[in-house]
This record gives sequence, structure tokens and C-alpha cells, in this order.
Amino acid sequence: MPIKKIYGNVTGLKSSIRQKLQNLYRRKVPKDQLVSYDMARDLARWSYETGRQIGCLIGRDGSVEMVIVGDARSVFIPELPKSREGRSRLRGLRLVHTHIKGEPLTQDDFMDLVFLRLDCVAAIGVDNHGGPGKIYIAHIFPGRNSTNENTPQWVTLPPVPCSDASVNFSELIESIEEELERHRSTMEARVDSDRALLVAVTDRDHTDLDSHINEMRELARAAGIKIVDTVVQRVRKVNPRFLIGKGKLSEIMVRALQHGVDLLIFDRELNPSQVKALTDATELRVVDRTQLILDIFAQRAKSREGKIQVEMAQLRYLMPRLNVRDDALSRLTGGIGARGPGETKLEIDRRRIKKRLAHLERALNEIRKNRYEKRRRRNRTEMPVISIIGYTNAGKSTLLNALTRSDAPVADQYFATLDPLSRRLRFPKDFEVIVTDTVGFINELPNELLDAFAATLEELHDADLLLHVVDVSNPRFEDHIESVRKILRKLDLHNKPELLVFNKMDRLPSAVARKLADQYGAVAVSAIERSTLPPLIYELEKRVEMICFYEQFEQKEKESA
Ligand SMILES: Nc1nc2c(ncn2[C@@H]2O[C@H](COP(=O)(O)OP(=O)(O)OP(=O)(O)O)[C@@H](O)[C@H]2O)c(=O)[nH]1
Ligand SMILES: [Mg+2]
Repeated sequence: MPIKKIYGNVTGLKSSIRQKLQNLYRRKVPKDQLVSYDMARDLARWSYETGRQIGCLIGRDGSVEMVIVGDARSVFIPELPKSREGRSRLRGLRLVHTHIKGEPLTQDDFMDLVFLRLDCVAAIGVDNHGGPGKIYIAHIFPGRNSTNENTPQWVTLPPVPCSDASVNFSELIESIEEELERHRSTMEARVDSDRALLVAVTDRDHTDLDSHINEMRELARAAGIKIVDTVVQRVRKVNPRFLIGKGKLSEIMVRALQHGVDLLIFDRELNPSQVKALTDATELRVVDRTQLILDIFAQRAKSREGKIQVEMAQLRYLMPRLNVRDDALSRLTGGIGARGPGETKLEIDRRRIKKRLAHLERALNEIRKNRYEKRRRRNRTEMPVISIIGYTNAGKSTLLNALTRSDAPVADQYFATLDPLSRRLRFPKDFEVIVTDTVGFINELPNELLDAFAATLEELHDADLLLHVVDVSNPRFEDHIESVRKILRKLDLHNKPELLVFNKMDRLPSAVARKLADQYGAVAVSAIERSTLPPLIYELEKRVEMICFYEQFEQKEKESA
């Protein structure tokens, strides 16, 4: 058997002590004991002699996996190998170490317990004669989920003398695991990767926060992920360098364990070093809001153009993240962001990514050329174009269907539509227009996506009128309008004629809906009730006539000039 190393502060240790420590690797703790009395006695004695803490990491079968020597006040546990059970389970190791002044468990001990996902942590007090005094034991609190933020993270057992430490370890650990399992199985049996903990770092007030969290939940749902719990880090001002304090991190670790999840979703875009720091500290997979949105797009993209654009966005997101260390990156690419069209191609190699991007760019140009041809032909028919735009899930596709009696896919889901779709609409006065549907917008749409979709959205420049659909039943509809307009400004579309449509009026008392519509100069409709559409059709007809009239007028002006 190879000689196992003694870790930590070994300089200056007498060789006789070293030998004894080495021999610990040959010992085995009886299955139902946390630590045998003999071992506790020896650890106490040797700590007394050396003035240093001594610790053992002990496996479930009672064998000593690691012997560590510390200083007078602490032991430092080196990096542990990855655990077989996965990151959402206890590691199957317990730390038993000495406290030479007989002091109770310290904050560092609790942090080791949480961050290393130890079965438990125990401190053996050393008495004035070098004998084993009291033993202090703590384990993770296996309960869960009460939205109550005061849920304890760990449980400390009442200290007892080592000599009559009656804790039955195997029973204790069994009950902890059972408890963890019980809470997990009360949730639908889903694979780990489909469930996640949401982490919100925020300076918002409460009402704002609720809808913000709700939106994150919807985004996760659209990506096929269920948010099982939310941890909120409240800050007065978000500080990118210290996004999350150690205390919050340990809360996150414990909740992840309690829920059996190994995926953290952050409610904002994280920079590469933040992702690295977070994955290093927690060993959990970390996904930010941008990656989540990219993932949804990747899952939804159907057309060749859509797929190319999403892959380009994914690659552009990945590029600046190539500098971080390998394992963090493999967690990153192993994360949900790696699904979809870009999946097999996310090679971790900058040069190849660049080559791939250039290739995609060329393919996209090709498609664009064809599209340009198509557009030119369409422009020749001189049919006016109305483009439906708006926040995601506002009911754009439903309205397109209702107006043009088509059956474009509709879903109560973010980003149901990715590919633009055009249909004809015939007005009562017997002239026709083209109505197009577009990808939905969202607050803080990632730049990578906006860039990638610029080509698709370019069609909006051909529109004679933007039909801005708003879900007026959403309490945050004003923010949504603002987010959409912000994106329009970025796309240089803010000077296009725009007609606001307040949709989903069926969800509000009609007087309220009409009043709001008046206030904003909008037309109130319910896309699922055709009977509410005539005022909108009338207004559209009027606007389009006006626009066409002006165009003809301008044309004549030009000709006569
Ligand atoms: N109650 C009610 N629900 C509506 C109305 N219009 C649309 N919906 C529902 O809202 C959800 C979203 O509708 P979509 O038409 O897919 O919305 P969208 O704006 O195209 O969404 P994305 O393409 O995902 O951006 C669907 O479940 C629709 O049935 C409406 O007037 N009233
Ligand atoms: Mg849609």
C-alpha cells in the first residue's frame, strides 16, 4: 500500500509523532461510531504534545482518508477530490479534529461543513492534562424550503464528554440523508439538471423584486428548468467585485444540498471572473441570465438562419470566458448553455471559435443575400408592411393569427417565436397589407443576441408601421413598453410610426383597460376574442391609408420636381 501523505503544517514534527500520524491511515472507526474513544484519546494527546490541531477526514466505512495537521487555532483542509455522489449530495466524509483549548466549534468549522458538504464536523476538546474532553458535533440542517429566511443552515448537538459520546453515527447520517431525500422526493421526481436554485442579487424594493423573480422563473421555465428555491442577496448597491458575501454563499450551499440541486441561476449577467469565483467556491454549476436566454434561443431556433444566429451569439458569449481556468470553463460549457445547435461545436479553443464564427458569418451573408432579393421583390409589389413587435409573451403571434386567420404557433412561454413570419391581411376597404411577427423583446436583452439577430430584425426597417403589442394585464407593462422602446432605439427604429396595442384586456375590467388605453393613446384588444378587433382594424386601416397617401404624395412631389 502506498504511504499516504500527512497534510498541512508538518514542519518541525518529531518523527515519532509523524509515524503515529501515519499509522492513523491503518485504523478504522467502528461503523456506528463517529470516532472511537481510542482515536479521540490519541488525537487529544498528540495535539497536547505538539500544540497543534490534528484532524482526520473519515469516510462512511470508517477508514481514515486524510490526516491533517493544523496550527493552534485551526486546520486547513486541502482541496478534496471530486465526490462520486455528485455535487448535490453530502460528500461522505466527516471531519474529526481537536481543539486544544477545548473551545466549541468555530465559524471556520461551520464553513468547512457547508462548503465541503461534510457529513458532519466534530471538535474534540483537549483538557489540561492532554486528555480528551468534550466533543462538539454539528451537521447540515436537512430540513428545507420554508421561505422563512431564518432556516438554520446547520445543527449543533449538545456537547458530551468523549468518554460517553453515545452518538450513533450511522444512524445519525442515515437520518440526515433520509430527511434530505424526503424533502427532495416531495418535489416531482426530476433529474438534477432540470432543477435549479435562483440567486437574485438586488437593490430593488419588494414589489419590483417579486415581478423580477417571476420573470427569471419564466425564463427558466422556457429553458425547461424548474426553480425550486430562491436566495436573495440584498445590497444597497450591486458591487461587481463582491457580488455575494461568504454568509450568503454558505446559505446557497446548504439550500442546494437541501434541495439536491447542483445548478445555480443568477438573475444578472456575470463576468468571467465572477463565474470562476462562484464555481470555485461552490463547486456548483453557475449559469447567468444571458446564458439562460441563449439557451432558450438555442432550444427554439428552427430555421437555418435562426440556428446560425444563435450559435454566433453563443460563441461570442463564450469567447471572453476562455481565459478562466479549465475546470471552471468545463463547468461552464457543461452547463445548460451548451445545448442546442451550438452544442457539438463549442470547442474550447479560441482559434477554432474564430474560424467557426467567420464560417457562420459567411453562411449568414449568403442567406441575407437571398433575403434581400426576396425583400426587393416584395417591395416591388408595394404592399404596405405592418410589423408586430413587443415584449415576449405579450400575445404578438396570437394577434397575428387573429388578424390574418392563420395558425402561427402560440404558447404561454417566453420566446415562443424566433423566426419571423409574414401573412397577408385584407382590410374591409379591400386593400391588402403584409403583417409580420417578430421575436419578442425582453428587458436587458443580451447584446450578443441583439447583434446576432440584427439581421432578422433588419426587416423591421422595411415596416411602414410598427404594431407595438403590450400585455396590459401585466403589472409591469409600463416597464415593458420602456424596454421595447429602448431596444427600438438601439436598432435605430425609434422614428418609425408606432401604434400601441393594449392586449389581454379580457383580464382587466373593461373600463380599466379602456381608460389605460386612452391614457396612452393605445387601442385595447383581446387577441383571443375576435369581437374586440374591429377598432384595431379600423385604426390600422386609417393609418396605413395615411401612410400610403403620404408616400404617393411624396412620389408625385419627386416626379414634378
Ligand atoms: N387572456 C389572454 N391571453 C392571451 C391573449 N393574447 C395572447 N394570450 C396568451 O398569451 C400567451 C402568449 O401568446 P403568444 O401569442 O405566444 O405571445 P407572443 O408575444 O407571440 O410571445 P413570444 O413569441 O414568446 O414572444 C399565450 O398563452 C396566449 O394564449 C389575450 O388577449 N388574452
Ligand atoms: Mg410569438
